[in-house]
Amino acid sequence: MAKFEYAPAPESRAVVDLAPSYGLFINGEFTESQGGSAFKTVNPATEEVLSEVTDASAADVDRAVAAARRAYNGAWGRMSGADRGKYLFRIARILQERAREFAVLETLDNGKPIKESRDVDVPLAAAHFFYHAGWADKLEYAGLGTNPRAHGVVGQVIPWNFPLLMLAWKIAPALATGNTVVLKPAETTPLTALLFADVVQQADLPPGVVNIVTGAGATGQAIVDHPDIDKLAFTGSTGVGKMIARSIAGTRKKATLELGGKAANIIFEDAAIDQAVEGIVNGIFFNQGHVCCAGSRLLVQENIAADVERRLKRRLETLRVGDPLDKNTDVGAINSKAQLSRITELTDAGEAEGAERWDNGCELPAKGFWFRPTVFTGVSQTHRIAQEEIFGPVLSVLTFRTPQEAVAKANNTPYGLSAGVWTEKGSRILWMADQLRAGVVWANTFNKFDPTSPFGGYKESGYGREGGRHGLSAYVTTESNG
Ligand code: TAP
Repeated sequence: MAKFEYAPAPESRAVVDLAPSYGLFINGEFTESQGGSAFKTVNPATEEVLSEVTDASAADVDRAVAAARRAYNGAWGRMSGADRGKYLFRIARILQERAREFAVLETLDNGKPIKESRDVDVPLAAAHFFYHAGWADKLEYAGLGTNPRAHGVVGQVIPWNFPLLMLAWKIAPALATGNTVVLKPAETTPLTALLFADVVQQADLPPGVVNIVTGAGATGQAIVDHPDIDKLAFTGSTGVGKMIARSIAGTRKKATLELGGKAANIIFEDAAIDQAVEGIVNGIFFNQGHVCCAGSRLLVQENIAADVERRLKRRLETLRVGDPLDKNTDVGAINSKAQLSRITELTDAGEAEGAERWDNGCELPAKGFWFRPTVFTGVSQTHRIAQEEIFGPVLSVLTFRTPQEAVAKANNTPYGLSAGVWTEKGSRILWMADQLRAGVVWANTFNKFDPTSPFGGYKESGYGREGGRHGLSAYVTTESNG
Protein backbone atom coordinates (compact mmCIF):
# COMPACT_ATOMS: atom_id res chain seq x y z
CA MET A 1 0.00 0.00 0.00
CA ALA A 2 1.28 3.51 -0.85
CA LYS A 3 2.38 5.43 2.20
CA PHE A 4 2.85 9.16 2.41
CA GLU A 5 6.24 10.09 3.73
CA TYR A 6 6.28 12.83 6.30
CA ALA A 7 9.07 15.36 6.67
CA PRO A 8 10.74 15.18 10.09
CA ALA A 9 8.90 17.34 12.65
CA PRO A 10 11.02 17.19 15.79
CA GLU A 11 9.92 19.04 18.90
CA SER A 12 12.77 21.17 20.25
CA ARG A 13 14.31 19.98 23.50
CA ALA A 14 15.69 23.46 24.23
CA VAL A 15 12.74 24.08 26.55
CA VAL A 16 14.16 21.55 29.01
CA ASP A 17 16.93 22.64 31.34
CA LEU A 18 18.52 19.50 32.78
CA ALA A 19 20.98 19.61 35.66
CA PRO A 20 23.92 17.17 35.50
CA SER A 21 22.78 15.69 38.82
CA TYR A 22 19.88 15.88 41.26
CA GLY A 23 19.58 15.49 45.01
CA LEU A 24 16.45 14.57 46.96
CA PHE A 25 13.52 16.90 47.51
CA ILE A 26 12.95 16.87 51.26
CA ASN A 27 11.29 19.53 53.40
CA GLY A 28 10.85 21.92 50.52
CA GLU A 29 14.44 21.89 49.23
CA PHE A 30 16.90 19.78 47.30
CA THR A 31 19.31 18.08 49.69
CA GLU A 32 22.28 15.74 49.46
CA SER A 33 21.78 12.10 50.29
CA GLN A 34 23.00 10.65 53.58
CA GLY A 35 24.61 7.34 52.72
CA GLY A 36 22.89 6.87 49.36
CA SER A 37 24.58 6.55 45.99
CA ALA A 38 23.90 7.84 42.48
CA PHE A 39 22.64 6.30 39.25
CA LYS A 40 22.18 7.52 35.72
CA THR A 41 18.92 7.96 33.90
CA VAL A 42 19.05 7.50 30.12
CA ASN A 43 16.97 8.41 27.11
CA PRO A 44 15.71 4.99 25.95
CA ALA A 45 15.46 6.20 22.34
CA THR A 46 19.17 7.02 22.11
CA GLU A 47 20.81 5.51 25.24
CA GLU A 48 22.16 9.01 25.93
CA VAL A 49 22.70 9.71 29.64
CA LEU A 50 20.32 12.51 30.61
CA SER A 51 21.34 13.10 34.21
CA GLU A 52 22.46 11.48 37.42
CA VAL A 53 19.96 11.02 40.23
CA THR A 54 20.18 9.89 43.82
CA ASP A 55 19.58 6.36 45.01
CA ALA A 56 18.09 7.32 48.37
CA SER A 57 19.09 5.39 51.49
CA ALA A 58 16.81 4.30 54.34
CA ALA A 59 18.19 7.30 56.30
CA ASP A 60 17.03 9.61 53.49
CA VAL A 61 13.56 8.04 53.54
CA ASP A 62 13.52 8.54 57.30
CA ARG A 63 14.32 12.26 56.85
CA ALA A 64 11.58 12.59 54.21
CA VAL A 65 8.99 10.89 56.44
CA ALA A 66 10.00 13.10 59.39
CA ALA A 67 9.58 16.22 57.20
CA ALA A 68 6.17 14.99 56.06
CA ARG A 69 5.15 14.33 59.67
CA ARG A 70 6.25 17.80 60.78
CA ALA A 71 4.26 19.37 57.94
CA TYR A 72 1.22 17.29 58.83
CA ASN A 73 1.44 18.22 62.50
CA GLY A 74 2.06 21.85 61.54
CA ALA A 75 0.43 24.36 59.22
CA TRP A 76 -0.78 21.87 56.60
CA GLY A 77 -2.66 19.70 59.08
CA ARG A 78 -4.49 22.76 60.42
CA MET A 79 -5.19 24.40 57.06
CA SER A 80 -8.78 24.70 55.87
CA GLY A 81 -9.89 22.69 52.84
CA ALA A 82 -10.54 25.92 50.95
CA ASP A 83 -6.90 26.98 51.43
CA ARG A 84 -5.56 23.55 50.46
CA GLY A 85 -7.69 23.82 47.33
CA LYS A 86 -5.94 27.06 46.38
CA TYR A 87 -2.56 25.30 46.41
CA LEU A 88 -3.93 22.51 44.21
CA PHE A 89 -5.35 25.03 41.74
CA ARG A 90 -2.00 26.79 41.71
CA ILE A 91 -0.14 23.55 40.95
CA ALA A 92 -2.62 22.73 38.17
CA ARG A 93 -2.12 26.14 36.57
CA ILE A 94 1.66 25.88 36.76
CA LEU A 95 1.53 22.43 35.13
CA GLN A 96 -0.46 23.97 32.30
CA GLU A 97 1.92 26.89 31.96
CA ARG A 98 4.93 24.58 31.87
CA ALA A 99 3.17 21.90 29.82
CA ARG A 100 5.66 21.88 26.95
CA GLU A 101 8.63 21.54 29.27
CA PHE A 102 6.98 18.62 31.07
CA ALA A 103 5.97 16.92 27.80
CA VAL A 104 9.45 17.12 26.29
CA LEU A 105 11.11 15.93 29.50
CA GLU A 106 8.66 13.02 29.85
CA THR A 107 9.36 11.96 26.28
CA LEU A 108 13.13 12.20 26.79
CA ASP A 109 13.15 10.11 29.96
CA ASN A 110 10.40 7.64 29.09
CA GLY A 111 10.59 7.20 25.30
CA LYS A 112 6.88 7.83 24.68
CA PRO A 113 5.85 9.84 21.60
CA ILE A 114 5.66 13.59 22.16
CA LYS A 115 2.12 13.67 20.81
CA GLU A 116 1.08 11.43 23.71
CA SER A 117 3.01 13.22 26.47
CA ARG A 118 1.78 16.56 25.06
CA ASP A 119 -1.87 15.57 24.47
CA VAL A 120 -2.49 12.91 27.11
CA ASP A 121 -0.03 12.70 30.02
CA VAL A 122 0.46 16.37 30.85
CA PRO A 123 -3.12 17.64 30.28
CA LEU A 124 -4.51 14.72 32.31
CA ALA A 125 -2.01 15.38 35.12
CA ALA A 126 -3.17 19.01 35.28
CA ALA A 127 -6.80 17.84 35.13
CA HIS A 128 -6.23 15.66 38.20
CA PHE A 129 -5.05 18.65 40.20
CA PHE A 130 -7.95 20.82 38.98
CA TYR A 131 -10.47 18.12 39.80
CA HIS A 132 -9.12 17.47 43.29
CA ALA A 133 -8.74 21.18 44.01
CA GLY A 134 -12.51 21.35 43.70
CA TRP A 135 -13.02 18.61 46.28
CA ALA A 136 -10.68 19.99 48.97
CA ASP A 137 -13.37 22.09 50.70
CA LYS A 138 -16.28 19.72 50.02
CA LEU A 139 -15.12 16.48 51.61
CA GLU A 140 -17.92 16.61 54.17
CA TYR A 141 -20.40 16.44 51.29
CA ALA A 142 -18.67 13.77 49.22
CA GLY A 143 -20.53 10.89 50.83
CA LEU A 144 -17.33 9.47 52.27
CA GLY A 145 -18.74 9.08 55.79
CA THR A 146 -19.00 11.29 58.84
CA ASN A 147 -16.22 13.78 59.54
CA PRO A 148 -13.61 12.69 56.98
CA ARG A 149 -10.05 13.26 58.20
CA ALA A 150 -6.65 12.74 56.60
CA HIS A 151 -4.62 9.64 57.47
CA GLY A 152 -1.43 11.64 58.01
CA VAL A 153 1.75 10.71 56.12
CA VAL A 154 1.25 8.81 52.88
CA GLY A 155 3.98 6.78 51.16
CA GLN A 156 3.56 6.55 47.38
CA VAL A 157 5.49 4.38 44.93
CA ILE A 158 4.84 4.65 41.18
CA PRO A 159 5.90 2.93 37.93
CA TRP A 160 7.63 4.18 34.79
CA ASN A 161 4.88 3.99 32.17
CA PHE A 162 3.09 7.28 32.99
CA PRO A 163 5.55 8.96 35.36
CA LEU A 164 3.96 12.41 35.73
CA LEU A 165 0.40 11.17 35.39
CA MET A 166 0.84 8.50 38.08
CA LEU A 167 2.39 11.15 40.31
CA ALA A 168 -0.71 13.32 39.78
CA TRP A 169 -3.03 10.37 40.47
CA LYS A 170 -1.22 9.94 43.78
CA ILE A 171 -0.39 13.44 44.99
CA ALA A 172 -3.59 15.32 44.01
CA PRO A 173 -6.07 13.28 46.13
CA ALA A 174 -3.58 13.01 49.00
CA LEU A 175 -3.21 16.80 49.25
CA ALA A 176 -6.90 17.50 48.64
CA THR A 177 -7.73 15.40 51.69
CA GLY A 178 -5.02 16.99 53.87
CA ASN A 179 -2.35 14.30 53.90
CA THR A 180 1.37 14.86 53.37
CA VAL A 181 3.40 12.77 50.94
CA VAL A 182 6.67 10.91 50.43
CA LEU A 183 6.76 9.76 46.81
CA LYS A 184 9.23 7.58 44.94
CA PRO A 185 9.21 7.66 41.14
CA ALA A 186 10.44 4.65 39.16
CA GLU A 187 14.16 4.18 38.77
CA THR A 188 14.12 4.65 34.98
CA THR A 189 11.85 7.73 34.91
CA PRO A 190 12.63 10.08 37.81
CA LEU A 191 13.00 13.36 35.92
CA THR A 192 9.44 14.70 35.68
CA ALA A 193 8.94 13.99 39.41
CA LEU A 194 12.05 16.08 40.10
CA LEU A 195 10.71 18.84 37.85
CA PHE A 196 7.46 18.60 39.77
CA ALA A 197 9.47 19.39 42.93
CA ASP A 198 10.29 22.68 41.22
CA VAL A 199 6.54 23.27 40.71
CA VAL A 200 5.97 22.57 44.40
CA GLN A 201 8.48 25.31 45.24
CA GLN A 202 6.98 27.66 42.68
CA ALA A 203 3.51 27.10 44.17
CA ASP A 204 4.95 27.94 47.60
CA LEU A 205 3.59 24.78 49.16
CA PRO A 206 4.63 24.62 52.83
CA PRO A 207 7.89 22.64 53.29
CA GLY A 208 7.48 18.92 53.85
CA VAL A 209 3.98 18.57 52.35
CA VAL A 210 5.45 16.89 49.26
CA ASN A 211 8.78 15.04 49.43
CA ILE A 212 10.31 13.28 46.41
CA VAL A 213 12.90 10.56 47.01
CA THR A 214 14.41 8.87 43.97
CA GLY A 215 15.85 5.37 44.02
CA ALA A 216 15.25 1.75 43.10
CA GLY A 217 13.28 -1.08 44.72
CA ALA A 218 15.13 -0.82 48.04
CA THR A 219 14.09 2.82 48.44
CA GLY A 220 10.48 1.82 47.74
CA GLN A 221 10.79 -0.94 50.31
CA ALA A 222 12.15 1.55 52.89
CA ILE A 223 9.02 3.67 52.38
CA VAL A 224 6.76 0.62 52.70
CA ASP A 225 8.51 -0.52 55.88
CA HIS A 226 8.78 2.87 57.58
CA PRO A 227 6.88 2.76 60.88
CA ASP A 228 5.64 6.35 60.65
CA ILE A 229 3.82 5.90 57.33
CA ASP A 230 0.03 5.84 57.81
CA LYS A 231 -1.04 4.86 54.32
CA LEU A 232 0.56 3.43 51.19
CA ALA A 233 -0.48 3.95 47.61
CA PHE A 234 1.33 1.73 45.13
CA THR A 235 1.07 1.32 41.38
CA GLY A 236 3.23 -1.31 39.76
CA SER A 237 3.53 -5.00 39.11
CA THR A 238 1.45 -7.67 40.83
CA GLY A 239 4.63 -9.34 42.12
CA VAL A 240 5.81 -6.25 44.01
CA GLY A 241 2.22 -5.49 45.09
CA LYS A 242 2.01 -8.91 46.75
CA MET A 243 5.31 -8.30 48.55
CA ILE A 244 3.98 -4.98 49.84
CA ALA A 245 0.76 -6.61 51.05
CA ARG A 246 2.87 -9.18 52.92
CA SER A 247 5.14 -6.47 54.41
CA ILE A 248 2.26 -4.47 55.88
CA ALA A 249 0.10 -7.38 57.00
CA GLY A 250 -0.61 -7.00 60.72
CA THR A 251 0.33 -3.29 60.81
CA ARG A 252 -2.12 -0.40 61.02
CA LYS A 253 -1.06 0.87 57.58
CA LYS A 254 -3.78 1.28 54.99
CA ALA A 255 -2.98 0.51 51.35
CA THR A 256 -4.28 0.77 47.84
CA LEU A 257 -2.59 -1.40 45.23
CA GLU A 258 -3.00 -0.72 41.51
CA LEU A 259 -1.35 -3.67 39.77
CA GLY A 260 -1.09 -5.43 36.43
CA GLY A 261 -3.64 -6.33 33.79
CA LYS A 262 -4.32 -8.48 30.74
CA ALA A 263 -7.40 -6.84 29.30
CA ALA A 264 -9.68 -8.36 26.69
CA ASN A 265 -10.83 -6.13 23.86
CA ILE A 266 -13.93 -7.91 22.53
CA ILE A 267 -15.23 -7.33 19.00
CA PHE A 268 -18.68 -8.62 18.07
CA GLU A 269 -19.78 -9.26 14.49
CA ASP A 270 -22.15 -6.27 14.52
CA ALA A 271 -19.44 -3.77 15.56
CA ALA A 272 -18.36 -0.89 13.31
CA ILE A 273 -15.20 -2.65 12.14
CA ASP A 274 -13.09 0.33 11.09
CA GLN A 275 -13.75 2.10 14.38
CA ALA A 276 -13.02 -1.12 16.24
CA VAL A 277 -9.68 -1.43 14.42
CA GLU A 278 -8.77 2.08 15.60
CA GLY A 279 -9.79 1.01 19.10
CA ILE A 280 -7.61 -2.11 18.89
CA VAL A 281 -4.63 0.00 17.80
CA ASN A 282 -5.22 2.55 20.56
CA GLY A 283 -5.79 -0.29 23.04
CA ILE A 284 -2.44 -2.01 22.60
CA PHE A 285 -0.05 0.30 20.71
CA PHE A 286 -0.72 3.51 22.71
CA ASN A 287 2.36 4.19 24.88
CA GLN A 288 4.15 1.17 23.28
CA GLY A 289 1.67 -1.08 25.10
CA HIS A 290 3.24 -0.03 28.43
CA VAL A 291 -0.25 0.37 29.84
CA CYS A 292 -1.66 -1.59 32.77
CA CYS A 293 -5.13 -1.57 31.19
CA ALA A 294 -3.87 -2.23 27.62
CA GLY A 295 -6.17 -4.29 25.41
CA SER A 296 -3.48 -6.95 25.01
CA ARG A 297 -5.91 -9.80 24.24
CA LEU A 298 -8.12 -9.29 21.23
CA LEU A 299 -11.23 -11.48 21.28
CA VAL A 300 -12.93 -11.41 17.87
CA GLN A 301 -16.12 -13.15 16.89
CA GLU A 302 -15.04 -16.02 14.65
CA ASN A 303 -17.02 -15.11 11.52
CA ILE A 304 -15.36 -11.68 11.23
CA ALA A 305 -11.89 -12.67 12.48
CA ALA A 306 -10.25 -12.90 9.05
CA ASP A 307 -11.63 -9.51 7.99
CA VAL A 308 -10.59 -7.80 11.25
CA GLU A 309 -7.12 -9.33 11.05
CA ARG A 310 -6.63 -8.15 7.48
CA ARG A 311 -7.76 -4.58 8.22
CA LEU A 312 -5.74 -4.46 11.42
CA LYS A 313 -2.50 -5.51 9.72
CA ARG A 314 -3.05 -3.00 6.95
CA ARG A 315 -3.52 -0.27 9.57
CA LEU A 316 -0.44 -1.35 11.53
CA GLU A 317 1.70 -1.02 8.41
CA THR A 318 1.01 2.73 8.57
CA LEU A 319 2.15 3.16 12.19
CA ARG A 320 5.25 5.33 12.43
CA VAL A 321 7.81 3.92 14.83
CA GLY A 322 10.84 6.02 15.73
CA ASP A 323 12.09 9.28 17.24
CA PRO A 324 9.70 9.98 20.14
CA LEU A 325 10.34 13.72 19.85
CA ASP A 326 9.00 13.73 16.28
CA LYS A 327 5.41 14.99 16.29
CA ASN A 328 4.41 12.39 13.67
CA THR A 329 5.64 9.40 15.65
CA ASP A 330 2.95 6.91 16.73
CA VAL A 331 5.08 4.37 18.59
CA GLY A 332 8.17 5.38 20.54
CA ALA A 333 10.95 3.53 22.35
CA ILE A 334 10.64 0.71 24.87
CA ASN A 335 11.39 2.24 28.25
CA SER A 336 14.42 0.14 29.23
CA LYS A 337 16.70 -2.66 28.14
CA ALA A 338 15.22 -4.84 30.89
CA GLN A 339 11.69 -4.29 29.59
CA LEU A 340 12.81 -5.04 26.04
CA SER A 341 14.27 -8.35 27.25
CA ARG A 342 11.01 -9.23 28.97
CA ILE A 343 9.01 -8.50 25.80
CA THR A 344 11.48 -10.52 23.72
CA GLU A 345 11.32 -13.45 26.14
CA LEU A 346 7.52 -13.57 26.10
CA THR A 347 7.20 -13.19 22.33
CA ASP A 348 9.77 -15.96 21.82
CA ALA A 349 7.64 -18.09 24.14
CA GLY A 350 4.58 -17.27 22.01
CA GLU A 351 6.32 -18.64 18.91
CA ALA A 352 7.68 -21.67 20.75
CA GLU A 353 4.19 -22.51 22.01
CA GLY A 354 2.86 -22.49 18.45
CA ALA A 355 1.18 -19.10 17.91
CA GLU A 356 1.74 -17.39 14.58
CA ARG A 357 3.81 -14.22 14.76
CA TRP A 358 3.48 -11.16 12.51
CA ASP A 359 5.05 -7.72 12.79
CA ASN A 360 4.73 -4.60 10.67
CA GLY A 361 8.26 -4.90 9.32
CA CYS A 362 9.15 -1.27 9.97
CA GLU A 363 12.74 -0.10 10.17
CA LEU A 364 14.03 0.44 13.69
CA PRO A 365 16.66 2.98 14.79
CA ALA A 366 20.14 1.52 15.34
CA LYS A 367 20.50 2.83 18.90
CA GLY A 368 18.03 2.66 21.76
CA PHE A 369 15.43 0.07 22.74
CA TRP A 370 12.81 -0.75 20.12
CA PHE A 371 10.19 -3.36 19.33
CA ARG A 372 8.02 -3.61 16.22
CA PRO A 373 4.23 -3.61 16.61
CA THR A 374 3.52 -7.34 16.73
CA VAL A 375 0.41 -9.50 16.41
CA PHE A 376 0.05 -13.17 17.35
CA THR A 377 -2.77 -15.18 15.82
CA GLY A 378 -3.72 -18.77 16.58
CA VAL A 379 -3.29 -18.02 20.28
CA SER A 380 -4.83 -20.44 22.75
CA GLN A 381 -5.84 -19.57 26.28
CA THR A 382 -3.06 -21.56 27.88
CA HIS A 383 -0.28 -19.78 26.00
CA ARG A 384 1.89 -17.54 28.15
CA ILE A 385 1.17 -14.63 25.78
CA ALA A 386 -2.54 -15.03 26.60
CA GLN A 387 -2.01 -15.19 30.36
CA GLU A 388 1.00 -13.05 31.30
CA GLU A 389 1.31 -9.29 31.06
CA ILE A 390 3.78 -8.50 28.26
CA PHE A 391 3.66 -4.72 28.77
CA GLY A 392 4.78 -4.04 25.22
CA PRO A 393 3.42 -3.49 21.68
CA VAL A 394 2.24 -7.07 21.29
CA LEU A 395 -1.32 -8.23 20.63
CA SER A 396 -2.61 -11.78 21.10
CA VAL A 397 -5.66 -12.64 18.99
CA LEU A 398 -8.22 -15.25 20.10
CA THR A 399 -11.68 -15.96 18.69
CA PHE A 400 -15.11 -16.77 20.14
CA ARG A 401 -18.53 -17.77 18.80
CA THR A 402 -21.06 -16.70 21.48
CA PRO A 403 -21.23 -13.89 24.05
CA GLN A 404 -20.98 -16.53 26.80
CA GLU A 405 -17.75 -17.83 25.34
CA ALA A 406 -16.39 -14.29 25.05
CA VAL A 407 -17.10 -13.69 28.74
CA ALA A 408 -15.56 -16.99 29.82
CA LYS A 409 -12.39 -16.31 27.84
CA ALA A 410 -12.17 -12.65 28.87
CA ASN A 411 -12.41 -13.58 32.56
CA ASN A 412 -9.91 -16.41 32.25
CA THR A 413 -6.78 -14.65 33.57
CA PRO A 414 -5.56 -13.87 37.07
CA TYR A 415 -6.15 -10.17 36.34
CA GLY A 416 -9.24 -7.97 36.11
CA LEU A 417 -8.35 -4.36 35.44
CA SER A 418 -10.17 -3.38 32.26
CA ALA A 419 -12.01 -4.63 29.18
CA GLY A 420 -13.46 -3.28 25.94
CA VAL A 421 -16.68 -4.27 24.18
CA TRP A 422 -17.46 -3.36 20.57
CA THR A 423 -21.04 -3.92 19.43
CA GLU A 424 -23.97 -1.98 18.09
CA LYS A 425 -26.35 -3.39 20.72
CA GLY A 426 -26.75 -1.38 23.91
CA SER A 427 -28.32 -4.32 25.74
CA ARG A 428 -25.31 -6.49 24.95
CA ILE A 429 -22.95 -3.81 26.26
CA LEU A 430 -24.82 -3.74 29.58
CA TRP A 431 -24.95 -7.52 29.82
CA MET A 432 -21.23 -7.82 29.05
CA ALA A 433 -20.30 -5.07 31.52
CA ASP A 434 -22.19 -6.98 34.19
CA GLN A 435 -20.45 -10.28 33.40
CA LEU A 436 -16.88 -9.08 32.94
CA ARG A 437 -14.73 -9.19 36.08
CA ALA A 438 -12.91 -5.96 35.28
CA GLY A 439 -12.72 -2.65 37.14
CA VAL A 440 -13.30 -0.60 33.98
CA VAL A 441 -15.30 -1.65 30.93
CA TRP A 442 -15.16 0.59 27.87
CA ALA A 443 -17.89 0.36 25.24
CA ASN A 444 -17.07 1.20 21.61
CA THR A 445 -13.93 2.98 22.79
CA PHE A 446 -10.76 2.12 24.73
CA ASN A 447 -8.18 3.74 27.02
CA LYS A 448 -10.35 6.69 27.99
CA PHE A 449 -9.30 8.34 31.24
CA ASP A 450 -10.89 11.05 33.30
CA PRO A 451 -10.14 12.24 36.84
CA THR A 452 -13.81 11.99 37.78
CA SER A 453 -13.93 8.29 36.99
CA PRO A 454 -12.71 5.67 39.47
CA PHE A 455 -10.04 3.28 38.19
CA GLY A 456 -8.88 0.03 39.76
CA GLY A 457 -8.92 -3.72 39.59
CA TYR A 458 -10.47 -7.05 40.47
CA LYS A 459 -8.47 -10.16 41.46
CA GLU A 460 -4.69 -9.83 41.04
CA SER A 461 -5.05 -6.37 39.50
CA GLY A 462 -5.15 -5.02 43.04
CA TYR A 463 -7.55 -3.29 45.39
CA GLY A 464 -8.81 0.22 46.00
CA ARG A 465 -9.82 2.82 43.43
CA GLU A 466 -8.10 5.95 42.18
CA GLY A 467 -9.97 8.92 40.75
CA GLY A 468 -13.47 10.18 41.41
CA ARG A 469 -15.14 10.17 44.81
CA HIS A 470 -14.12 6.54 45.29
CA GLY A 471 -10.48 7.51 45.01
CA LEU A 472 -10.84 10.18 47.68
CA SER A 473 -12.21 7.70 50.18
CA ALA A 474 -8.88 5.85 50.28
CA TYR A 475 -7.21 8.99 51.65
CA VAL A 476 -9.49 9.64 54.60
CA THR A 477 -10.68 7.96 57.75
CA THR A 478 -14.22 8.64 58.89
CA GLU A 479 -16.16 7.90 62.03
CA SER A 480 -17.88 5.12 60.12
CA ASN A 481 -14.81 3.44 58.62
CA GLY A 482 -12.32 4.12 61.45
P1 TAP B 1 7.32 -2.56 39.51
O1 TAP B 1 8.55 -3.25 39.15
O2 TAP B 1 6.38 -3.22 40.44
O3 TAP B 1 7.72 -1.13 40.07
C1 TAP B 1 6.79 -0.18 40.51
C2 TAP B 1 7.46 0.72 41.53
O4 TAP B 1 7.78 -0.05 42.71
C3 TAP B 1 8.80 1.28 41.06
O5 TAP B 1 8.96 2.58 41.59
C4 TAP B 1 9.78 0.32 41.66
O6 TAP B 1 11.07 0.83 41.79
C5 TAP B 1 9.15 0.06 43.02
N1 TAP B 1 9.58 -1.15 43.69
C6 TAP B 1 10.26 -2.22 43.17
N2 TAP B 1 10.48 -3.15 44.14
C7 TAP B 1 9.91 -2.66 45.28
C8 TAP B 1 9.79 -3.15 46.61
N3 TAP B 1 10.27 -4.33 46.97
N4 TAP B 1 9.13 -2.40 47.52
C9 TAP B 1 8.59 -1.20 47.18
N5 TAP B 1 8.70 -0.68 45.94
C10 TAP B 1 9.34 -1.40 44.99
O7 TAP B 1 6.45 -2.22 38.23
P2 TAP B 1 6.96 -1.49 36.92
O8 TAP B 1 7.63 -2.51 36.08
O9 TAP B 1 7.67 -0.23 37.24
O10 TAP B 1 5.59 -1.05 36.27
C11 TAP B 1 4.86 -1.86 35.45
C12 TAP B 1 3.71 -2.49 36.20
O11 TAP B 1 2.86 -1.49 36.74
C13 TAP B 1 2.85 -3.32 35.29
O12 TAP B 1 2.53 -4.53 35.91
C14 TAP B 1 1.60 -2.46 35.15
O13 TAP B 1 0.46 -3.19 34.82
C15 TAP B 1 1.51 -1.80 36.46
N6 TAP B 1 0.70 -0.59 36.38
C16 TAP B 1 -0.52 -0.60 36.97
C17 TAP B 1 -1.32 0.51 36.90
C18 TAP B 1 -2.66 0.47 37.55
S1 TAP B 1 -3.39 1.88 37.78
N7 TAP B 1 -3.22 -0.63 37.92
C19 TAP B 1 -0.89 1.65 36.24
C20 TAP B 1 0.36 1.64 35.65
C21 TAP B 1 1.16 0.50 35.76
P3 TAP B 1 12.07 0.62 40.54
O14 TAP B 1 11.56 1.46 39.45
O15 TAP B 1 13.36 1.09 40.99
O16 TAP B 1 12.07 -0.84 40.21
